[in-house]
Amino acid sequence: MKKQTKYWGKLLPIAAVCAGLTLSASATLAQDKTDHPGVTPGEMAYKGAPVPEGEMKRVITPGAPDMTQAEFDLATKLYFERCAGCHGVLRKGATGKPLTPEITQERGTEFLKVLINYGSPGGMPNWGTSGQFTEEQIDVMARFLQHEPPTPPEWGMADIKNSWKVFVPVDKRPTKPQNKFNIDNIFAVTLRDSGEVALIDGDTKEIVSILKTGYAVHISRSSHSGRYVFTIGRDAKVDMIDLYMKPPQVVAEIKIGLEGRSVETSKYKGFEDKIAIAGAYWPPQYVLMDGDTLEPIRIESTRGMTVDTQEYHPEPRVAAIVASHEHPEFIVNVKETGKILLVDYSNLDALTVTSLDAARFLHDGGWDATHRYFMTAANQSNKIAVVDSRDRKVVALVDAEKIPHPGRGANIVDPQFGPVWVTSGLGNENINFIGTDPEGHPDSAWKVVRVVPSQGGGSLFVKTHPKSTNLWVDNTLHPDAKVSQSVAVYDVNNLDKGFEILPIAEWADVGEGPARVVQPEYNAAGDEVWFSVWNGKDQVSAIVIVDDKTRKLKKVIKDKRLITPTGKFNVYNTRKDIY
Ligand code: DHE
Repeated sequence: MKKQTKYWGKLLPIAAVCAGLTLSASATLAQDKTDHPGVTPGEMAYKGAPVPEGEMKRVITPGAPDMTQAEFDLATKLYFERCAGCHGVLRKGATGKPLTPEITQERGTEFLKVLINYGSPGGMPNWGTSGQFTEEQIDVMARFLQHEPPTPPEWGMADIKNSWKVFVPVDKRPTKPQNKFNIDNIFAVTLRDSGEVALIDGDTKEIVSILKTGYAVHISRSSHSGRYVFTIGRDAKVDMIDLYMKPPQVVAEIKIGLEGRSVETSKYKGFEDKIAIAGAYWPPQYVLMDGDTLEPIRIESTRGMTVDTQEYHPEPRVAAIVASHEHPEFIVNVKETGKILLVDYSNLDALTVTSLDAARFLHDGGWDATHRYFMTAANQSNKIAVVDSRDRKVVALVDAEKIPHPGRGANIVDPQFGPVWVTSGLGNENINFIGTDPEGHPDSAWKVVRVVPSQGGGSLFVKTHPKSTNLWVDNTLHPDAKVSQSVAVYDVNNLDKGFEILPIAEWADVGEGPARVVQPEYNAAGDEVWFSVWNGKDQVSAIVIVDDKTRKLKKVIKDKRLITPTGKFNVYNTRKDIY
């Protein structure tokens, strides 16, 4: 018989632990190049999860070694910080192996200690020999893993409604823009470690305002009209910012779970700005909301069967979400089951959800140039799934090289193969070009037609613009600072020529720190590219703006309020899905 006791997550110093790894932790990991074959430092640095707040259920498990409450609390904290990203909150396995008690008890404490200390060729980091865990911590972890995992609480409609606040009701909001700035050229910039979003005027390069958002804030998306910016933190808090107000203000807020990564709003004709959706990692669910107020309407769980072995998965996390232009639908990636859901929002009283089979560990993705095909990475399966949003089916699962990580990808017209969508990767140096024009270029469609080498692995994002002939590729998580602090740029009409390297971090002159260059993003006109120079929380970070035509430095934005800038979302390009 299992005895249940309560574990209070708030014992954990939530504010002190990072959502995922802190940059300094990831930098330390990234320096460790050789100790765990099979996994690149970039991959290691990218994984991790926040510690969910709130009450967790602890189970004292028969057969498991004794632990004091203090040891259990410490192990829980370490597990969420360092292990949950790969193995899952419930330890059912995701990119890492399952770690449930029937497996771990059979292995025993000594075996687990060695594994945690030295890592494995399969990709398990060497937490001990890299200096990340002490001997005592390894011992505590080895015993902890033989107990049932503590389960964070659920987060249902009562909790969601309690968290919902409308700061400015719809009838109190302006009907026209009250600002002089060009809304379409505003950039919403994630300030990851301060839990804020900076709104920067793309025309003047001035910071318009800095707004408090969720904890370890992650991404922003623009509403179809461009008026609202929706931002989600890793604590699954969604903030809705009204750009018409002077100054722009958070007009509504809600917490749709305990951990989340994605948010989107409806874009189909007749439903523009009407419905918002946000996805949670924990509990595994997505929430449909009113597009003007964030009032929660429906919660849908993603728990269910995996696409391949058809076994029940209790923790299928919601990854990327995009809004279809072909039907009143959201397209929702469910990571662990490997299913892509088409959520029809036209009748929320009788919700229709179509489940498409793809491949496991779906993560990020974006549209092809026509906005008909959603191209999305099933990253640990090394595949790109192609969803035809018009005919509502998966048309291909394209093999891509190790751990494709496109962000939203980049669309160019390849001189030889026609329209292609491009992704780089975390686990290898190759940039894959996939044909996306089944009618005009049937021989190239849904195949990797070109592979171009980049500076190396650890790449997170690629970017171009319809008005540009440049393709930009970052290498944010590459272990070599020279590479992670620069960006490679290709001429799309002359891809065989290779790339030019621009020393973005050097231009920013931020002084000490990892100063990783991350996520190229264009301005609305498509003639400037913006890069974040992502430094440690207490170090100087910057935004560097490059002239797209000349590839020369145009401007460095440095301001002590720009703490750990990462993602940047230009209103026009985001609302129009231009990349
Ligand atoms: Fe992200 C997009 C999940 C770590 C910056 N990230 C996404 C998406 C998902 C995701 C599911 C797609 C959202 C969508 O389109 O709806 N990210 C995760 C993680 O699970 C992971 C690996 C670990 C974690 O604990 O969160 C993770 N992400 C990071 C970072 O460390 C990055 C580099 C810096 C940061 O700000 O946190 C980071 N992720 C981004 C950015 C995007 C993103 C900038 C949007 C790219 C775009 O152009 O759309």
